[in-house]
Amino acid sequence: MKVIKIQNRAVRKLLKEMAEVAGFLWQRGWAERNAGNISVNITGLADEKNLFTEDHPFFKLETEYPDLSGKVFLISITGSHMRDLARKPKRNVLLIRLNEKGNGYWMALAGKDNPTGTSPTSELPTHLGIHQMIAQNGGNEKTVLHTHVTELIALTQIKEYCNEKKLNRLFWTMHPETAIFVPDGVGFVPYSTPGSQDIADETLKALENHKVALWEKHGVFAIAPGPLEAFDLIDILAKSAKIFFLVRSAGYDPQGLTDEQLKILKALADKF
Ligand code: 2HA
Ligand code: ZN
Repeated sequence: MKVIKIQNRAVRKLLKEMAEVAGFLWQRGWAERNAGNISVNITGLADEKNLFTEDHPFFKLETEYPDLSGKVFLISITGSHMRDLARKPKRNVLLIRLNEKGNGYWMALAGKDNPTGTSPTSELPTHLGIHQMIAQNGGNEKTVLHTHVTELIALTQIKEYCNEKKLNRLFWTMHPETAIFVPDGVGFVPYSTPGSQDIADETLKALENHKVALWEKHGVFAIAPGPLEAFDLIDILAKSAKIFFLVRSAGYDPQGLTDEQLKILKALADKF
């Protein structure tokens, strides 16, 4: 397949940041085998018109994304491993550009062929659905990041915590930083088959009022302006869950912050 040499400085910087985050995910143990995927909207940074020509392979999409017409993305390759993306980002991401109608895309490699395959992540419907929602709302989030955070998945194995209100109370009361930096909390997505349109639709609902969607028994999706910011959101939530499990494992019930303490933190969050 055709390779597009990434020359734009801003895009190269983003690719480096994607690699840095991929390394963090692997080190945290949140990226077993080919777990996780990432996409970054680089429209406006890249030379859209000239990047793709008609002789790049074209693929039809099952869903239409009219708001993504002509938009260009860096997106991880299906089957690629985060530990490899960390070392060789160009080999583990693809460039795609949506057509006029937003119902198909041209695809190009960013580097050498990846032996695991040459199509975008299996979670493409969720990634595109989210980017479309951001475009409709005029949001500044360019990055969509999915990873299998052990502590957060573990929480959704407890029936009592498969509940948005309970989950967010836990996150906010286990660690003051979470109330400040993730003030909207997470949206909960009940279990659905990975890669399906169903899970994409449910994720969009969850992200209407949140920057993070927690997929029951699977992982998280976070949206943020850049890859590092998306990682930070997830990392803070993981910290809260970890504190909860540590205290429980020691045989105690965590005290949590009081309602009064939370109220003060929420007021602080509004100032950020
Ligand atoms: O990229 O994580 O949900 C592999 C996955 C699918
Ligand atoms: Zn996954």
